[in-house]
Amino acid sequence: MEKTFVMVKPDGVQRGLIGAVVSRFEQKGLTLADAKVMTIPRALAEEHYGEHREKKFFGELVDFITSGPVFAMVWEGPNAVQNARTLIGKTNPAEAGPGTIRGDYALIVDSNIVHGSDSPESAAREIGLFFG
Ligand code: DAT
Ligand code: MG
Repeated sequence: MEKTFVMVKPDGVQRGLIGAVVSRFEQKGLTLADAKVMTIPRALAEEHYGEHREKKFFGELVDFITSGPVFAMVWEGPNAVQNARTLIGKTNPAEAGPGTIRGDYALIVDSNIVHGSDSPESAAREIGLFFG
């Protein structure tokens, strides 16, 4: 059974959307395998988002993701990675369809509520970083 790493980002926690996000994954049929509230240390944030280190938004991204508590989760099920990405929607909420989390709850890319691993390899890496 495949696993994926998902987290409600500081904006989602601040806005009281943990329950709404968890509910969508449960309704889809995925199984919650692990979860915790945490504030991400800067070094962990930089490693988690390492693929974006050269991007101009990297500093703001790390500032944002460390700005308050997140709700980190591991979800399990068939094609968990792709199913989670479909539930979450496109990176830019303006392009995310209605019925997706970002499409329904977010407006701008800087604060798009939720993270989901983009491949099984990323999922294994991210689960190791956050729950290893
Ligand atoms: P995703 O979170 O959909 O996997 P990503 O890995 O490309 O998207 O980017 C990671 C996060 O970085 C994204 O959720 C929000 C932020 N981000 C991406 N592109 C951005 C941009 N052009 N300006 C500001 N923030 C951006
Ligand atoms: Mg990504």
